[in-house]
Amino acid sequence: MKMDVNKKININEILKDLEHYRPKRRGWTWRKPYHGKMDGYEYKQISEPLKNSIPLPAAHYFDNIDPQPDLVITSEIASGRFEDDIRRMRMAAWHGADHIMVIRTLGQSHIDGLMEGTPEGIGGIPITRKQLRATRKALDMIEEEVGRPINLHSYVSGVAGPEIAVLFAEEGVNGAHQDPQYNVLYRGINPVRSFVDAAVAKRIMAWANMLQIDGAHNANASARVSWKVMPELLVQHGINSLYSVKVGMKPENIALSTVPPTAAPTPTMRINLPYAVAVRELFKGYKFRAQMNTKYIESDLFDATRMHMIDAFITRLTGAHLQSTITPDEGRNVPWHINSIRGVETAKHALIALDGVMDYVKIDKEKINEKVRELKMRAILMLEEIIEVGGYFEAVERGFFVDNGYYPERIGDGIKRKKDGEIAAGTVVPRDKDYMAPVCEHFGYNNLPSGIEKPCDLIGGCTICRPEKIKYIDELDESDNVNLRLQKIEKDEIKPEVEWSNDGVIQIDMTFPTSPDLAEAAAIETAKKFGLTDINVIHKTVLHPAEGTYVEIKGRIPFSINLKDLKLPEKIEQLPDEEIIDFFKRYPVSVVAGTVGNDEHSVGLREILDIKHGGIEKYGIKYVYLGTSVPVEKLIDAAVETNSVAVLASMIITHNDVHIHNMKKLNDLAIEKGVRDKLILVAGGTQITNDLAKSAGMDAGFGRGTHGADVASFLVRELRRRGYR
Ligand code: Z98
Repeated sequence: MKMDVNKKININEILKDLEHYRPKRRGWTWRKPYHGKMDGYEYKQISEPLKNSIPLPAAHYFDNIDPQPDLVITSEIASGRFEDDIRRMRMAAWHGADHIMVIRTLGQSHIDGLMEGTPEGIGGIPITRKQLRATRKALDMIEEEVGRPINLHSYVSGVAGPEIAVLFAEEGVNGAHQDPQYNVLYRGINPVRSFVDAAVAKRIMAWANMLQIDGAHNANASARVSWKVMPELLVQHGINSLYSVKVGMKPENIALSTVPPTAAPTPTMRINLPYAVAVRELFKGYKFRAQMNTKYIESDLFDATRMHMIDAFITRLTGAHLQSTITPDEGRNVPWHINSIRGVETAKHALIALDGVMDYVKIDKEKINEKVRELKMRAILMLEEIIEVGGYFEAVERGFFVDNGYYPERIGDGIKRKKDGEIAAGTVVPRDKDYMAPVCEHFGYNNLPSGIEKPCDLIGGCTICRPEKIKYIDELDESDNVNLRLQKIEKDEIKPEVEWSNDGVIQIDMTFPTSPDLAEAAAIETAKKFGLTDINVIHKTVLHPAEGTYVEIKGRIPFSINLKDLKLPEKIEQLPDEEIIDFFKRYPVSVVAGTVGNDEHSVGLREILDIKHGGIEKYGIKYVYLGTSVPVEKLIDAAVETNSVAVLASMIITHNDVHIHNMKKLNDLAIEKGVRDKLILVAGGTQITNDLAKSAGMDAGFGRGTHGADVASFLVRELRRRGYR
């Protein structure tokens, strides 16, 4: 099944025959380095370009190049409906994401088995076989479209960790978070069970060649002041990394999750940089997944973006293999399409802008070493104390982790979990001497009969070796499934959306000349008057306590738009700048321009003419500006006198249809004077359309949003039509 770039992804097609779909490959894929110039620019840290992509906004100045950084870029996707997640994955892939991290629905960690079907999730998606298979199938198509492998990723955590790991291996999931300390500290699962489960899960992940990301960064997000847990972060990375290696994972498949521990207004770089250097020095040979610090991301999109940029700067200064992005609106808990894409764009922009910067910049090792050494010492001291008190489980019981003291200082507010208590306590039993597991990927002791090479030979292969043995279970819930949700989407009626197809949610920005409280109330009232429902204030910026407040609200619109009712204006493609410049080099023509009749509005016309904002002057067209309120006669006479090829007549005033009247007059006069076929007559103004202008005798009309390039492109085409070749 191939995708058409101009068509939406067909979810029904993806769901068809899903029972028999098998992933194209297993395991993690890194980007391939690219050596070569783009638009004449030399890059040091980029990867192979994409077949289809959407470049950064300024790319049109640079032949639309879209260099892709050397790092894999993550997009976190969490809409709660997998069919909408798939659409967003396609958008993210076009912007340069090749690691799609699917956030699990709230509470799935506490379910002690696998879920089936495709129920709707809260804050993420229920991870099920059908959801994974459909997602992998869609990504297999999307990766063809963009021309780069895409890694699918989710979480091997909770009481069903090993079951999830098997499911991931079967369904071709390429990466996962796995860290028993996450279960212990943040999900309150029995510590012993968590580590036993982790060994089993990691062994299967190793077989499937998945990339593992650890969970140390969660201490950053949970601590009150996250830089204080820096020594502990090193300890947590150490415990999970070494445990994984002992279980059989290769260090190159183990990614440490590093997050810059602090943010402005603290002196960020002086704290975060030594930490970043220390992690990389201590864990040479492993991979590094850099992520933004979620802890300090508030609802201010711009501040989130600023933080992302500074965090990505650390990535370039110290190196990483994977750059994750958090949606800049994490603080609002609204996972919107646009903000997922903005996150990816921020990472791409920062990494490309900082390409090769280390050729010119060096970290002063001597100066930074003192701090780096101190951090390592604190971590080693903590490890020593853990051993001293009797080991990890004992240390957790005593609340060593996520304590808000800067180790060895301790406040005593760490997370405490009992070795023999918590969820699923007492569920680990020693294996019998004759214990035998007839599955091929198996951790620990297995009493295999002699002569059997692969344990699963005893049962004719396991589901990992023989995928046809997998039991595919379709929807179980009659009232909550993808088929019902898809039926509700109307084909021709559309609404604006932020996360789900046609969810009808819009965002409005407003600034009120008053205090924050009054502004908030006024914003809600304004939204009500617009007819919105489900109104929420999602952000406020105080411009001054009394003078002004900026408010962002979201709400749902009560109507939809019928696609059949939409009439699209004819789209005229701009010619490339070089082509226009080359044309007017060969034909150095001039035009006359002025605002017509009693019209004194000159700003729009000047923007079309002047080089400053990309007016026609930029393309080598000479212009004679006649000023404002120019009589129609003067426009024609001046064109003749200066031997100009065109008249650009600007008309903003429209009452009593004076603009239509003036256009007709311009045409009539040109005919009367016998110069109509020598002159191109162009009208412009906010109420002018091409159709209206043509019906009033003009050769073209340009309305709101016109740029010099539009007018220049038209002039080239019209002059070519008139024999300039
Ligand atoms: C991230 N944005 O890291 P639940 N295991 C580990 C985790 O870090 C997480 C989970 C499991 C962040 C997301 N991390 C936070 C080591 C979550 C998630 O229990 O299904 O929510 O597991 O990408």
